[in-house]
Amino acid sequence: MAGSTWCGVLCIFALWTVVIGGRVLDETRSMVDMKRRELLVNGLAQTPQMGWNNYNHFSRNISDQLIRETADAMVSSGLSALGYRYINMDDGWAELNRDSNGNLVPRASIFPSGIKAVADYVHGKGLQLGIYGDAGTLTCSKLMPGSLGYEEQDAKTFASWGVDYLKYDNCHNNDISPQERYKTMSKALLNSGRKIFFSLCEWGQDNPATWAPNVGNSWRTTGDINDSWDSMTSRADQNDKWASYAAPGGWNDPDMLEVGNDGMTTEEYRSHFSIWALAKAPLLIGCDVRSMSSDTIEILSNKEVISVNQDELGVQGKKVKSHASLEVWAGPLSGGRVALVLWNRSSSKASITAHWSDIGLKPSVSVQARDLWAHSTISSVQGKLTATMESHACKMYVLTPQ
Ligand SMILES: *[C@@H]1O[C@H](CO)[C@@H](O)[C@H](O)[C@H]1NC(C)=O
Ligand SMILES: *[C@@H]1O[C@H](CO)[C@@H](O)[C@H](O)[C@H]1NC(C)=O
Ligand SMILES: CC(=O)N[C@H]1CO[C@H](CO)[C@@H](O)[C@@H]1O
Repeated sequence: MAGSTWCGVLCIFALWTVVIGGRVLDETRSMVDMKRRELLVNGLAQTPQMGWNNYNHFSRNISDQLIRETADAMVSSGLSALGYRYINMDDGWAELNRDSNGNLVPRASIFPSGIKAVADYVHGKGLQLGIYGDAGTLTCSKLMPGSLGYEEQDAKTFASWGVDYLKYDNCHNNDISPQERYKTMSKALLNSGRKIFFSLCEWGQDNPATWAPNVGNSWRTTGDINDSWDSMTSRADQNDKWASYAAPGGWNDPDMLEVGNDGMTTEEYRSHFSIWALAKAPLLIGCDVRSMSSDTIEILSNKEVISVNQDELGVQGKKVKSHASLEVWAGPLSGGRVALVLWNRSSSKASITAHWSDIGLKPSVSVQARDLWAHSTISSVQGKLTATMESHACKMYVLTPQ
């Protein structure tokens, strides 16, 4: 027993070393790693996943045509070149009944050529295909079967179609513990013969951050988001308390992006995207990418913000100071840099100050401050940084010590 424990620890250390290519990452990273017992060994999610899912905009109205047109638009809009890679379908893609061999059957009315044909098309664009399942007897829509009791068979079916990603929901679960149900699918995916990203969607009910890092590549920490300021800010806050559990291989998931769905202002969407990026949340676009406004494209394709999300250090930024709805969020980045968001959640214009002592910098340190939305640089800032912003707006910076 002791022998296998040591082997486990060493194997994980060996894997970690291989994964980061022997690079020596800084002290913060190794301290965060100490909280992790083990990681899911599929090697995926070294940075948070990026892509698209139909649910926030289209609900269950999906089709072969929508997936193909979305893949086309992801390429033509330039989003795929920025790292948005997974094209994920949500609930409703299968017939209500399995076939006589117990296999899931794509719904003929919306996927007449089957799922493999769609996967081939998406792969042909240099993208990856995600599918949806449920760790219960039926999915949430009740339109299709869940995978409870069929985990091995369904994982092999997904692999045979060339599926790259599984979002796994939590409806109709017979009150069996999520740890048990999600672990069974995790093992089935590892045995499926294909590397499949595993996204747990158990809504944060059973504190998944504490057990999911060796089960999946991301785990929802909240119930579903909707396209409103209150919903978005509350997901951000609920997700924040699990920050120390996020690391390369497994991420906290406050749910998918609503940017571009018209329920929030441009400044609110900018804040949504900034906080998701800082919190190392999955960046899964939830709007119709075939018809985005210029503001939506500008937000989703901000390379500097995306690179905070995809930073190799993989430490989730947190809310470090909050007073009367004026907030400072920050977190370390590779190379001794710091990512900073000043966020005015109050109802009027305000100034917010980040003090170095609150964001992990020594007061004497002078930094170069890059404003990631204005795309401008302040050459030398020491001790604190103050900015004024409109209600619900934020400023986002990368601070590089000089
Ligand atoms: C579903 O999508 C199709 C094709 O995009 C569209 O024509 C139709 O209006 C949508 N139906 C609903 C109920 O939104
Ligand atoms: C959206 O979420 C907010 C906050 O959680 C909630 O108050 C509101 O009722 C929700 N709106 C809809 C349409 O579900
Ligand atoms: C709730 C809150 O603190 N609101 C503040 C937002 O900023 C304005 C302008 O500085 C303040 O007057 C409000 O009190």
